Amino acid sequence: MVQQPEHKQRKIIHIDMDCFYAAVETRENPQLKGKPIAVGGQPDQRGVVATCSYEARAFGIHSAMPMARAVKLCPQLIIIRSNMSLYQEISQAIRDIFHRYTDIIQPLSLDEAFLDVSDCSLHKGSATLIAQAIRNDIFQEHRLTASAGIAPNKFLAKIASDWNKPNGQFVITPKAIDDFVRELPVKKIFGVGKVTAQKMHKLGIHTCHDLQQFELQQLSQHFGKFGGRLFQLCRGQDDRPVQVDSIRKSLSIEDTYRHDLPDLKTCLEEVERLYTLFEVRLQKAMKKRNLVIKNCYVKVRFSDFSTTTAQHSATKANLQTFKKLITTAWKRQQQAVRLLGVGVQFQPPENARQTELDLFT
Ligand code: DCP
Ligand code: MG
Repeated sequence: MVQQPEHKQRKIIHIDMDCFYAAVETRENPQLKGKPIAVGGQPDQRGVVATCSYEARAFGIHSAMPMARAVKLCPQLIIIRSNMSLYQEISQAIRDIFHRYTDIIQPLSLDEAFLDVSDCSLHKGSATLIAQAIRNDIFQEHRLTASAGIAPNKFLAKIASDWNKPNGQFVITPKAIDDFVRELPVKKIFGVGKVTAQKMHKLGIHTCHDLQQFELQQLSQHFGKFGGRLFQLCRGQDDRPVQVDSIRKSLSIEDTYRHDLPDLKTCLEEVERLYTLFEVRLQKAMKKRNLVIKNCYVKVRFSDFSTTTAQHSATKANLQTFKKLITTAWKRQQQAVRLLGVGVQFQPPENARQTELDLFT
């Protein structure tokens, strides 16, 4: 019998959307393409930049900069108020894409997550191909680009996703770790801020290779508790598991069409196909966890890129409900359709428990 290795090599992917808020705004209003835009608060109200396009970054503008300063750096800067509910909605839909590949997902923010795909058998289990497929799905379904890092642990995967940003990915295989960390500047280590970096520079430490020259005890002397972590990280070691956010808020499926759907009739036919796929995923998800449906919703994106959604409170999903919702949503614009989506939102866990109790009392 073949013995399983005790410590199986993990495959971790870190996904990070490119210029997330700014990319969403540009998608919603294609006239912004190629222009310096910043999403955030107004300069006269002490607003700050949440994020900005690469065109704006060329002027030295970055996240958390006061908007007033950003406008000084780039007087033609286009300022857009943030639309959090839209970013949240997209973030959730992207999370639904991740779930096609693994349920071991740890979101870090609206636009960033770790995925453990060690047990994913899709794409022959190749984490590189899985990352590519996820980025493809995101682009096909949302017209947004993401970057990915693929590595045996979270520390390296996160650094790797920045390596070929935007719209790229980078793999660090187990064999490549030693070479990769050797040149890595210490400020790339999570937890090494300005102060720690300066302290390290004074000790002649600039790269992870420099750090590796120190004994564990020496690192603890200089950096206290953090010394132990540093000892591991500078060698590219990180055992932290991907911590699953066990609360699933929704499940959806959507499709962007190569040729726009010309009328309501074709949309309704298409919804039948989408629903068949959706039903399978929904049953699978509901079998795995104690989920209770809160509402059913649809999303329709028209040929002019305007998007509308419609929802209906329900504890069960069925084709009839989705057809009705699609009809309602389509009638608002009555145009050709480039994207259709169907989904359900789930009750928060406490309510789910309550509903279950109600059913049995
Ligand atoms: N964000 C914010 N305030 C900050 C940093 C970020 O509100 N100080 C928001 C806006 C970003 C989103 O979080 O769009 C994601 O942050 P990222 O650091 O990943 O930045 P971007 O996705 O905008 O750009 P990048 O392409 O560098 O990932
Ligand atoms: Mg990002």
